Amino acid sequence: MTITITAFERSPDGGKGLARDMRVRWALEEVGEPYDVRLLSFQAMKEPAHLALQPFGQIPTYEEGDLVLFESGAIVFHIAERRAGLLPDDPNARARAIAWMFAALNTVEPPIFDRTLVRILERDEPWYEKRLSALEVSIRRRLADLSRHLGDADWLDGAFSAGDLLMVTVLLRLKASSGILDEYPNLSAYVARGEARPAYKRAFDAQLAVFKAASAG
Ligand code: GTB
Repeated sequence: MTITITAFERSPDGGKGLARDMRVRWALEEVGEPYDVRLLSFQAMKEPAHLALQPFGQIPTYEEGDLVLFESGAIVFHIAERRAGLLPDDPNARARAIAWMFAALNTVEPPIFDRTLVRILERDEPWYEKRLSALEVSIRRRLADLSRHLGDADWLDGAFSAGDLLMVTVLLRLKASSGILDEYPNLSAYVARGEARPAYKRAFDAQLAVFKAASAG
C-alpha cells in the first residue's frame, strides 16, 4: 500500500532538513519503505482538506490505506513498530528505545524549540535576553545529562533505534542555530553519526530537492 506523507511546498528552513517531515522521511528510508510526498503551501495546510488529516493544520501527516496519522513522533513510532530496523526485538530493549523516543520529544526538544520561537517572535521584547539565557540554561542542563548518559557509546541504548533518530533530529535544530552543541563533543559526534547514515542522507537529499525545485520555479 502506498504511503503518502505531507511536507512544506517551500520549507522556511531553506532546505536544511529541520522541518518535521525530515524525521518521517528518515524513518521510512531506514526501514526501506518507499513513499510519496504531497507538498502543501501554508494556505493549503489551513484548509479543510488538510485539517481533516491534521487538526492543527501542520505537516507532517502520514496516509497508508485507511490509516491517517499526524504527529511526527506517532508516525515514526508506527513505522518502527511495523517494520524491522528501528526498534529492538528484545521486549525490555524495545521499551527502553521507546522511552528514548519520548525523552527526545518531551524532555530534550521543548527548550530547544522554545529557544527557536523566542528568537523569532520575542526578539524585540524587553525580556528577550533574560528569556533566551534561561532557555539556554535549560538546554545545557539537558545536554549535560544526555552527554553523560551517552559517554563514549555510539547510540543511546545499544543499536541505533527510533530513539536515536528522533534525538538526532532534535539536536540538529540546535546545531543549525547555535554553538551550544559544540560544547558537548560526544553529542556533536553522535549527531554526525546520525547524519552519516545512508538513510539520513537519502531523506535529506529528497527534502533538499523539493526546496531547490520550489526556488527554481
Ligand atoms: N508536534 C507536531 C509534530 O511533531 O508533528 C508539530 C508539527 C509542526 O510543528 N509542524 C510545523 C508546521 O506545520 C512544521 S515542522 N508549522 C506550520 C504551522 O504550524 O502553521 C516545524 C518547523 C518549522 C520551521 C522550521 N524552520 O524553518 O527551520 C523548522 C521546523
